[in-house]
Amino acid sequence: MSTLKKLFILALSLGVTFAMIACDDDTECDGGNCDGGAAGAGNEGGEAGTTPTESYQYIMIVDNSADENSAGTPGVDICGIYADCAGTTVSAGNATLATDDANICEAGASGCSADRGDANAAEDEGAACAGASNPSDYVSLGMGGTLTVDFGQDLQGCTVHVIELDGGDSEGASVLVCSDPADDTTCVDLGNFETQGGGPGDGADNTFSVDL
Ligand SMILES: [Ca+2]
Ligand SMILES: [Ca+2]
Ligand SMILES: [Ca+2]
Repeated sequence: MSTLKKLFILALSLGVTFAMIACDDDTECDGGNCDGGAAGAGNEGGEAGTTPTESYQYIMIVDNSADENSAGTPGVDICGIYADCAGTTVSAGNATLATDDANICEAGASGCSADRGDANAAEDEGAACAGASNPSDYVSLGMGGTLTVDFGQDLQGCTVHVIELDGGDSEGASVLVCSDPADDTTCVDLGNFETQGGGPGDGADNTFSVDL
């Protein structure tokens, strides 16, 4: 064997020895305290849900009055409805009334001084609220009627104010917030309000927090 070849073999064996020493640090534990290699990157989580946050922008007021007013204003009488969202007043947009009650005063009907079934009367903050008002400051829902109000924006985190004319009848309603008023499975019950009758005759402010 030539000297050159011996040197080559020596260099090769030294190289293998160093390589083995270098590998030890990677494969053995120091005093049994294994750090382990750097954690492998986990699988990336699935993409964030792409379901859009639902917008709860509709308030529904569903009459459940105990007494039936016989003078043309059956059901609760809503003078106004608005929302307070972080100190900013949000006005009601479009309000619509659904009722089967034929005893709600219509303009021009006998014994009626005003149209008490006009949902537009609820599209304000209820500051004016007088029983004999003409045009009417309020809308009477009729027994079992439903007033649906579109606020045009998400109401989560807001406080909804429902101003009701507290007259001589025991009346009440439940209040719901919905993302789709045509689908009651999207509605959340916010609570109820009721009047005991013999009230002051002006608007009583009933508040509901939209904390879903
Ligand atoms: Ca009434
Ligand atoms: Ca009004
Ligand atoms: Ca009332």
